[in-house]
Amino acid sequence: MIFRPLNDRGVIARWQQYLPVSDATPFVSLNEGSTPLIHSPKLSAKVGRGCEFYIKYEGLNPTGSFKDRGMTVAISKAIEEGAEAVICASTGNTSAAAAAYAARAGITCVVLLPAGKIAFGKLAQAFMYGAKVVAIDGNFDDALRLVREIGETEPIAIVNSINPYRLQGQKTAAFEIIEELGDAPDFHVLPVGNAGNISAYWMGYQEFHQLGKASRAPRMIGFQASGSAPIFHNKVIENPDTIATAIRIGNPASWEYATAAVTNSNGAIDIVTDEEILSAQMWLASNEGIYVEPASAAGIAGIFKSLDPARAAERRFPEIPEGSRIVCTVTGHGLKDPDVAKEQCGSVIPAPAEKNEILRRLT
Ligand code: AN7
Repeated sequence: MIFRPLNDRGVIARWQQYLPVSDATPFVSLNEGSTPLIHSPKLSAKVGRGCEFYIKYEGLNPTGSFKDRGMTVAISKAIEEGAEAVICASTGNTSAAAAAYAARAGITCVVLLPAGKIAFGKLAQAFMYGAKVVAIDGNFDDALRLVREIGETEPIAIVNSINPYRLQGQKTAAFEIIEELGDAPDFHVLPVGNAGNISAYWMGYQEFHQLGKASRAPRMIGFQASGSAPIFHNKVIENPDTIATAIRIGNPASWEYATAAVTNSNGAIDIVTDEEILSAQMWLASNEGIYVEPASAAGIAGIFKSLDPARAAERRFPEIPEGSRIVCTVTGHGLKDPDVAKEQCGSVIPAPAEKNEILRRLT
């Protein structure tokens, strides 16, 4: 089956000339990418001194996370190379994306998940898209190790971000930001788990800088959850833990790329606590109408930490010069993880089905 897009939507169709695709590559696409870059007047005001703050809302991709950008390329190349099955380890979003794009391509998808540590929305996606879901008695790092082992002996394509096509696809988010802002921002803030996304953005920013499409590349600022912060602590974390299950990773696959991105961009890796993550998640939903999953709020939590004068001594975020433009990627949709929200929800107001009774309860 040959897939061709109806229009120029979708990461491969839009950015074809910058991607490792050819006329022989089928486009397995769900019209991913081209996500909104939303200006935040409230966060701009919080940063102050004429700075402008933008949110790249990746939760609006077809499976609800940024993983679709890389998966369209990885699955398209797998089909081009004749694969009939793909496999990945995942904290949830990669498996949702792999399952969806494999379904679209008509091939088998196997996902290895850490048992009991996947947000329910993501598990539901893997099942609904028809993947074979294996829950292992271990964490994400164990699952990724097993995927590598299986890939060595079995005729199955690995679509984790150790597959270079994934980062190629993900770098297109940086292109979109440059196109929309007319230049690269001064700072790019995002959550870090397996460290593929920070590496991919840095690739994309550098590529457009070298092509003269941007006058600079931003300083890359990544935030890890404090219980799962191997890059911050510069050591493998054997038993990573955080409520932000998407970034519950102790030995990131793209560790070296991420370190290079941070060093070469004069950026930083910092940490935020689960409490800070949940509070930023709630703030973003209730102040900007942008509902993201906990991991996705890590960057916003990081901004709040960096602006708190009481934390000045411990923060790694560099000084933000006057008039800076800051982009923060929020990586996944809030509906992915309804259970976390349940715990944060207030109680409902019970009322009889009668107008005056309702109004009385609202005063
Ligand atoms: C919402 O799905 O690793 O640093 O297996 O789902 O590129 O890993 C997910 C990661 C941030 C971290 N936000 O990005 C997986 C997986 C969300 C995520 C990250 C993930 P990377």
